[in-house]
Amino acid sequence: MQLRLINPNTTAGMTATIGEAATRIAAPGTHIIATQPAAGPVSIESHFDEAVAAVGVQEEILAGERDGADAYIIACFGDPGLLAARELTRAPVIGIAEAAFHMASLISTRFSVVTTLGRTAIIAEHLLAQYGFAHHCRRVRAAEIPVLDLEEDGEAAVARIIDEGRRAKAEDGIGAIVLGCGGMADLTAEITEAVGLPVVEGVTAAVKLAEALVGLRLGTSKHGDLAFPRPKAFTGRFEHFSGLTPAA
Ligand code: 2AL
Repeated sequence: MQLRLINPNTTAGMTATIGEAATRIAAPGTHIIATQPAAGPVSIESHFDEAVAAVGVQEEILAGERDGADAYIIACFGDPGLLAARELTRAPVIGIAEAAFHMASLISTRFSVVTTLGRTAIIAEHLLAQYGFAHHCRRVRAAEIPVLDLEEDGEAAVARIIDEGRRAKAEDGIGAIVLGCGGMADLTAEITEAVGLPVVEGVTAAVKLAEALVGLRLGTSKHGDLAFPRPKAFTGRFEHFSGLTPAA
């Protein structure tokens, strides 16, 4: 099984971190290909960053279709371009926020999210509402760390995530913590130990959900709104999207 793991931001170090965490948790028959868009923001921490990154995600899906991918993961906690990506393939496409929410809801009745910057909390809150998990989530908390601090100032960033996780445990009445950034993919064990609650991390959760769907021979439904987009002309720098047809 070929699993294309798309880091929607363009920081190669983070793509490597995410790819290694996914590879460690993957089943023996799962081959992880960690990729990132050729162009776009180096980190995603605003609505604008997300909108730009979502186009790069679609280009990575189209590359995966040419390459024979069996499943895809969108490894940014805003799940940028998720439904659009599903339109482009029959394979399963899983966002790490939705993967983490699903997994957390299976092991707890209430969880809190610990994400990066406070300004991105609204992105997770919108997804919780859209996916039907608002009732399961007590609070979206922010450690107030820029995404790239996870790469560049790892120790200080982890300390802040642990502090926020401990506050969540003490104040939120929860059973689990969800880590709210792809760049946290390698921190699960350390934060679980420090906080003393089950910690659900989206990249690893998504790997296991993708393996389950492929094992069940379930792919994205092509009946209804997730059908392939109607082929049409695209102009200018999006000309390469013109006349898109399903991969053979
Ligand atoms: C993210 C993420 O997962 N990757 C990125 O660049 N921005 N989202 C977040 N809330 O930190």
